[in-house]
Amino acid sequence: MKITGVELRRIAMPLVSPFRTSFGTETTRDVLLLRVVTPDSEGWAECVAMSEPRYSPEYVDGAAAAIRRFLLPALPAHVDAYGVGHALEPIKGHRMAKAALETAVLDAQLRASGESFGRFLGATRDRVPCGVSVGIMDSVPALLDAVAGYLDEGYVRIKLKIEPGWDVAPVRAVRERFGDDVLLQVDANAAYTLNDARHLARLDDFGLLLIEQPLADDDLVQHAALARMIRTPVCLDESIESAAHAAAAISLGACSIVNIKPGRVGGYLEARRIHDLCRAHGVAVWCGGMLETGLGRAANVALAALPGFTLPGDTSGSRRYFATDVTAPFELKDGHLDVPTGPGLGVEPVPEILAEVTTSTEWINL
Ligand code: OSB
Ligand code: MG
Repeated sequence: MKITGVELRRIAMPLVSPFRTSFGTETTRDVLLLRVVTPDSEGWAECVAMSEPRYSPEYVDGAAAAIRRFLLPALPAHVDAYGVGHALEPIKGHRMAKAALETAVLDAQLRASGESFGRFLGATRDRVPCGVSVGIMDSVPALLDAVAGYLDEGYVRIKLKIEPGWDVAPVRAVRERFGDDVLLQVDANAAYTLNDARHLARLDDFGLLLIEQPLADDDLVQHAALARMIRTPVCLDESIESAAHAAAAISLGACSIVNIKPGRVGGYLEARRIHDLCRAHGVAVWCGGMLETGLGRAANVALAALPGFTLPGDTSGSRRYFATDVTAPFELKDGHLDVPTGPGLGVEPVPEILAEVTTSTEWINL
């Protein structure tokens, strides 16, 4: 495929309510979109980097700079999605930026050949069960109201964001109010240390599916130690940036479950490698989220339909975050989202909506 040019487009997507985690509060999602143009097709992707480097070292201005200055110049004249990863290998890091470029090229390629993301990746289901990630709230009653609303909408799994001072009490309150049958898990976004092991063991009584990323990103050995001290299964998010990290984590016993976010690991091809690796080792995986618009969501839902994704993902409906999505909204049906079946991502931005949320565009000829 010859790529004639790439558009970098920044959009500002107001959130329906602030989303608070142990690393910060988000009120507007500042998103970089890529549009790759070829002579007979075009492809879209969403870069999941956030506006500040608090979840990972990447941030959206940095991703745009990396794409402009290093990634696009490294592409050969003719390239397909596999070739993108290969061409970008000499550039270290910047996985979210790389993922966006590879995904846009893959979308262009699949739209040209008429194949969907799901089919290309190896999806074995036509719909996926959906969980929802619930931010840290100002009070337990406010949290219970939010959870009640999501359960009413049909979400099949609840994930509570936790941090020191907001952990055992909210989990206990949710269990007391909604019962033991609700699939429940927590995500600390690296907010604890191994010194907190005894405190975290207090969560053992609540039958959680997992605790996600309790310790620092680079603490695989300490996660392994923690996993031996608590009964709640340890799941890693931030720590897993590649299939090699996943292999190391599994052999160390640092986790028994992996959250796969394609952006964090450099793209859907690496995400699929991690899925394959985990599946071969009997390690469950689920698809994480990064407050994606419909463009990123479409690809995530396709990935989540692979056979090793045995736990519900953070693949919520569009309205969990956005009053108006840039694509036709993803809507829950019976707690599930349908896997798009059209060519490529199977969804397109709605031009008028896209224009309304756009804050800047830049065209780069290749
Ligand atoms: O840790 O999974 C995370 C959002 C932004 C950054 C990191 C995380 C999250 C979420 C929400 O938990 C996932 C989603 O609903 O898109
Ligand atoms: Mg997480």
